[in-house]
Amino acid sequence: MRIGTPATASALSVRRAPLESTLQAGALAQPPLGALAYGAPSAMPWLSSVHAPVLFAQAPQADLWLAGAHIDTGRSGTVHWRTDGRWAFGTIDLPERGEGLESLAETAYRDLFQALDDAGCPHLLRIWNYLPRINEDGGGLERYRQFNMGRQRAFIDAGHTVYEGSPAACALGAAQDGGLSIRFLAGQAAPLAIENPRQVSAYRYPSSYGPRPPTFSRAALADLGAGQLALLISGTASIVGHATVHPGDIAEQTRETLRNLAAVVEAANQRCTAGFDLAELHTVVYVRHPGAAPRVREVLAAALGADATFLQSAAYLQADICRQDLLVEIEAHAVASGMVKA
Ligand code: 3EB
Repeated sequence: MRIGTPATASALSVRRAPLESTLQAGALAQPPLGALAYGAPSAMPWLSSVHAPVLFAQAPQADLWLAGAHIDTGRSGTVHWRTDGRWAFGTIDLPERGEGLESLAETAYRDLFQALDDAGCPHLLRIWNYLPRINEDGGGLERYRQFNMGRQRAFIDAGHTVYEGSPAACALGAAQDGGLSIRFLAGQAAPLAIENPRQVSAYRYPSSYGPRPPTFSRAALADLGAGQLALLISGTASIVGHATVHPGDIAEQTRETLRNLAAVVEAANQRCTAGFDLAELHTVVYVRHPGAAPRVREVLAAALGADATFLQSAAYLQADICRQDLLVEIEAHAVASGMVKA
């Protein structure tokens, strides 16, 4: 489909709310660019599901991304995408047919980069990756490690950096009966990649974590237009340097994850005037063992206060995490007015 660029550039915005209110007729003054429903099936063409069980019998939350008033849709191979001419949101849901995760990831990402071309939005801001049985062996190599090989290969083949400037991302073990599910957000300007000084950059992890490192930055700082900056924080866990710390201790892993999130927020704040606040983040909290979720919430509430946006808007999902010894992972976003510093 041919895509025209609208005469007026549109700002991007994001709204975290219970899915039910997001879906309410009349709540949408304009067609959304896309949305992620955490733990609920997708009921609308613009809504994509994150296939993971919701914890605490919580009402499913959703992130609704709104851009320009006119949305065009298209397909590039296995990718379905939507664009307003300035921003693009895409989804890939690939069943597994025994080809292996490396090959599946390579196909998915090759199509993803084609979609960026077709939609006219070359710069990735954020990618969400979900693959079932992430920690299982896939013929001599853990499935997550196979995924990393195919992903990195596709980035290189498409001429995208696999180091500094990689997009923000998460990778979770979910969709037990599905295949590989990827969602992505892209735009016409490259975001500023943010790293965490407490952690080795993931793309520099040593080969003890797999033959090829993961391809993501710790966060992306993106100008949404209309004077707004978004901080999109990748999946963050209890890793210091490149090592998992506090194996087996869910409370300490949660505290370490908070220290890492605080460090990323601080690193972003040094690069912009927005003054992002840890307590104001909109988060998704992935917990490996559902029974540990109350302890995670307790630790978060003790650190930030039960009334903090972080606690009030959090979506808690059960998912496997990309290292066997990680019990919790938290991803987040925030929007605030400000500018990137020169
Ligand atoms: C970590 O810090 C935890 O492979 O895209 C976090 C965010 C993690 C993204 C990815 C993996 C990914 O290494 C795991």
